Amino acid sequence: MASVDVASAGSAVAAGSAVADFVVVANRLPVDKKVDADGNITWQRAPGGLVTALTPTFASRTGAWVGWSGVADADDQPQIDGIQIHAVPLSSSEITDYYEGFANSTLWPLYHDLLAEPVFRHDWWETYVAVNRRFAEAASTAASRNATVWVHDYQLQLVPAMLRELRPDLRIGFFNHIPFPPFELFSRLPWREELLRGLLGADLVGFHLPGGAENFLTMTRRVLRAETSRDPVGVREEFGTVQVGDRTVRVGSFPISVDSANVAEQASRMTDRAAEIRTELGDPKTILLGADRLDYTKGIDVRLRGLEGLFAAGRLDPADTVLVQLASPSRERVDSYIEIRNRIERTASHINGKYGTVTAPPVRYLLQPVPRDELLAYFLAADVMLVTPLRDGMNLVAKEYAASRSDHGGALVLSEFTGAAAEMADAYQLNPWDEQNVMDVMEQAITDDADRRRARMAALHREVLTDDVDLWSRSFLDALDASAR
Ligand code: GDG
Repeated sequence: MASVDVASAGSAVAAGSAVADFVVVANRLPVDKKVDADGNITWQRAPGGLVTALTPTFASRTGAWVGWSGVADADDQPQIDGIQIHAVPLSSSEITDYYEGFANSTLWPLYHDLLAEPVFRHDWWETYVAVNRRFAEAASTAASRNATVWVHDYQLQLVPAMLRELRPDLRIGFFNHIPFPPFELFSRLPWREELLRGLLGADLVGFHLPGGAENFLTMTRRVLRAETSRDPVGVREEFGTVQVGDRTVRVGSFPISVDSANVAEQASRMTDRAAEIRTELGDPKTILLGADRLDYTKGIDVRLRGLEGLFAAGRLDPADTVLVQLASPSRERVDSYIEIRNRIERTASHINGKYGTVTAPPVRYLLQPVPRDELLAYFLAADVMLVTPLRDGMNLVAKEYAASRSDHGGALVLSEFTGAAAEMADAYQLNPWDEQNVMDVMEQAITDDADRRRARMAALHREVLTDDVDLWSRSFLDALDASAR
């Protein structure tokens, strides 16, 4: 991981010089702030995610990234090699109203099938508008003439139109990383028109799945009375269009993936650690694994209840089974996240109390992010990976697990309610809303014939190595390049 001192970041270009012909706009910058014991600050390139996906693009163009540093009330200007950084400052009250409020207490639950009750507050909306404007202004400063700007995710849905108004010369793409809801849900939003108009400032609006693209086309037709068309071109990308005055906005689906070759390579160096983990866990017959941000969409409670049901019915032996649940804390001040954390912790300790012994609890629960290498070692140690969301745009953990298993070992249990399920037909798929089905499929993945398990993992591994994140970003950017100015 590159660690660059602010003072010595030689190749980083000063903000505001508008030389970037490719600009990414995302809520977060791809940096982590580190403060050492003497108070010295360094910025490190945050591993994974978008920055990895876009590394080849940044290598071939002059790239800039507009986003928030993750630190409240700060005017830090972090710098890292190879990318111009334009930090958008956020005050503590903006973090409360724009990020925890409108983005994560209004839009997130609404876009995830009302798994929590969305809160509609006009003051949050006003802050969302103001913060989106600040991001648009920063993007406008960063982008050179005729540059390509790629805006990401539900936190920034107004940026495309705001940016187009400031800079009609730009080519603007927008990608939504979470599901896009159907008419009946989206229509509840008091600001549905404004959000749609915000998105339609883009030349290309992308979703993971054709279903999200369809929902968006339906919304624009029914709410804005826009003229739309469906014009499928090819298997991978399906496009529709929305006519906005004399502009034609393209709408398509682009399923995201992971940096598969790199995951496989990194994982291959972790086999010793994986064996060590098995020993540390008491060498059980079956290791089950969950690894998620602690979020109510991820169905961590679903898999715990499934495990408990199997123990209660005597279908699985608690003395021989360990479920490791790695949970990274997330949005910890939002009520619905506090509630789901309490529920998960109650269920985990109930299972341990009822089915464990003092020295061998069947559930091992961690409420901390683990280092990347360690996560990959857990992937290799797991006999069954449990990915059981009630709703998920894609789910990268499922793809990372498949990418890590070059040995074709392990098995993937995957909820039908993830975007990943559309591509990963060889996973053991379940309906997380059906407790019986959850138990049946978990049991099947644990007990299936060894050859069948290997064949299924081999197919998943092969597929994810071909459909990697580079293919995702290239197909989006090629489609954007091909779209009309
Ligand atoms: C959103 C959408 C969509 C998790 N725990 C640890 C850790 N992770 C890493 C995983 C994976 C990432 O975090 C999580 O990605 P997901 O896709 O599973 O979930 P979201 O954060 O909800 O992402 C989702 C995604 O955007 C991309 O479009 O797939 O549907 O909700 O990379 O490995 N990494 C480390 N330690 C952990 O403890 N190092």
